[in-house]
Amino acid sequence: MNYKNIFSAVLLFATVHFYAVGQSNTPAPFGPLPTANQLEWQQMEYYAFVHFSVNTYTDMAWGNGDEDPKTFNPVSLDCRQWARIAKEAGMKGIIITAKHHSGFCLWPSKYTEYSVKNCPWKNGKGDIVREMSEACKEYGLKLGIYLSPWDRNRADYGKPEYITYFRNQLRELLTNYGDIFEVWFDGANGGNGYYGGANETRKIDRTTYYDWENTYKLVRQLQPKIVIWNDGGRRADLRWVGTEAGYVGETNWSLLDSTGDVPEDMLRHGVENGNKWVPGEVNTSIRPEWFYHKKEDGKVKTLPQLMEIYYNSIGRNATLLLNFPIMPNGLIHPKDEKVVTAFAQAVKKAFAVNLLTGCKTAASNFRGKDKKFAGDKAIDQSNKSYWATDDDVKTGSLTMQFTKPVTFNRFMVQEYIPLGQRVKSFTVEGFVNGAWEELAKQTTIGYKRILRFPTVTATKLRFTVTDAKSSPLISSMGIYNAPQILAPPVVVRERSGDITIKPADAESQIYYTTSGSNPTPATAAKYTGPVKTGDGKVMIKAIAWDAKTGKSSSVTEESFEIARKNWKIIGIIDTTVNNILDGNPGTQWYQNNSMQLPVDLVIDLGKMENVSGFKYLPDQNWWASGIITKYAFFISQDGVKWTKVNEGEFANIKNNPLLQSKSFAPQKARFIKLQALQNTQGDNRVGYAELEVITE
Ligand code: FUL
Repeated sequence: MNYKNIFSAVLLFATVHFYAVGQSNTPAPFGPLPTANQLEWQQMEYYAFVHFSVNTYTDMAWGNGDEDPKTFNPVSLDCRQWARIAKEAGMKGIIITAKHHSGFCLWPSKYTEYSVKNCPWKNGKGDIVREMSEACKEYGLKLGIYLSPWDRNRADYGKPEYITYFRNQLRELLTNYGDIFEVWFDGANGGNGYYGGANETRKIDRTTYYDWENTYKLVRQLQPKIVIWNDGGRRADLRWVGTEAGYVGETNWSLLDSTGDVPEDMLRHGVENGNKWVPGEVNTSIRPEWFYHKKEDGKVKTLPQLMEIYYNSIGRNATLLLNFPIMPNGLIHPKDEKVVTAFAQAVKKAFAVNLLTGCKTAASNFRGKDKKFAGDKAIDQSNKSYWATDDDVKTGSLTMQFTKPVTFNRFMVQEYIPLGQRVKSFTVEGFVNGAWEELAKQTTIGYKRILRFPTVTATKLRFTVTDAKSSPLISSMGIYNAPQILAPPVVVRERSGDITIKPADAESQIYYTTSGSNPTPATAAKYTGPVKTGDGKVMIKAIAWDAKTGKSSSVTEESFEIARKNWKIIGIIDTTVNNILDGNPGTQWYQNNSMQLPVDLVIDLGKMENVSGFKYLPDQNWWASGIITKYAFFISQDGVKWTKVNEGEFANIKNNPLLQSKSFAPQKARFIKLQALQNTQGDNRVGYAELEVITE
């Protein structure tokens, strides 16, 4: 070979090689990218919040700032219990309310006396943030800090001096307790408070007052690996999803614009063409409120509710920050522990076996025909490798062939987000009885997307990206056969007398009896729609049943009083008054504000009944007012002449606003009157969620 030929050969080799390498080289990033800290954080997926402060002792959602530190005495405080529970629940970290809006500090800050320094617990020598950080270390959890910018205790809140105070505290917290993975700057800012005795309302501009830019600099300098959460003050690393109810939008871009307001729909869905990576974090409490309130002991979220939250947060490209309210004794309530542990087990069971593992894949296209980017990279259990299409290919399918029919009801997919979030829409199909059947169709993916659908048996699975901003990069995929959640079904009787029964799992079948016998699939009626029961009393027993495993839930047993179909509430024009009779504990009605106690509620039962008692359910909301504590109950045959048949108190209704039931000797009556004599707040508000009579 002469020089010329050698030169040509080298050139050809170089060209071919360049082409191959050029095409198969790592795809270029697209759009805004996550920082290393955001990536690390996103992979945590699930972590805890703990809410604890002086207002735990005053039963308030927010402390006013004047609560006496002497009330703060968590005699059994055990941060190791919190860490153990979080660990057992599968969580990766804990964010502690080092300082909530009350201003009370759970650590002995040098800069204030309003802290654990002045409480009876450990004679003022304790430090809860220290105990928390040690417990986190012991249990292999990361520690996060909630430091409320709003401080209702400080006299200087609203003045520039307060910012120095706030930063001094940040410095303490971000210096003395090891690595901090996340700092939480809550959005509640300014308003009324104690403010060192001023007891007034103060307004601040939350975008300018805190000089976030310099505060962020300090945070990052002290904790280079941290992520910052800030709701509305100034764009930080993470965004609130606009609700505390435990979900984010189905479409969820991890992007926002770096400046400007973020209206509700942007919080919920992100901004498709946003110029900054600001992923969503779903924060919700295991109880209705963030702090512990005894009256919520019966309102701990149920397993089915937590599962729903899981699919609507982690399953929708967000992380889940689940809160435990700490009790006055310094512990997490056993009910909260029980359900969060069951939740962890249920998630583990649902995703125990990825049925795509090892199956044959065929991609419609893969980058530069390089095996490094072939379809099997989506199912190889590594989130570092990914299936990628050529640069100019924004749609494409990946087909998975099974060696034998596979039964499943969940689909999981992950994008390789270090190079950006790209997919705009996709479908999932199963090859069922010789034809493709669409199982699900969705929009964004992001870090992780999980879809649920009715159980199906298929021989192939096809995942198709139908639209993307740039060539899709899919790092992980899975299908699973999640067992049904066999919680006892919820039984409700509507005003008409019809009974509706809802299972916790959409795929469960329901069997019920009205005879008193225990339902089994062999002996009981199968529920297909509302059960017509007429006007009389009904006792119903129901179970949820899984046809595949033959397992059933425990029995729900409900005894309903006479139907309220023909009842009339006398003298009230407002039609929402019928909320009292609709069988739905979530709806309520309040008497007019101008009424003074005693306040009557008079009902015409439509016909003569043998009345022997009544049941009252107060408003079930956290913010409920108008809860009756003292009452008198009257009956009448004609609505004119009344006889008082019962009088008394609903004991402990404040702490535990459950259904109250009162009985008396049976009497014939067509009209009843519940007279409210006193409420829990000592004012004149009177409200009701439900009212029923007991008859013989
Ligand atoms: C809210 C606060 O006002 C609540 O008290 C709680 O801390 C929650 C996580 O954020 O905005």
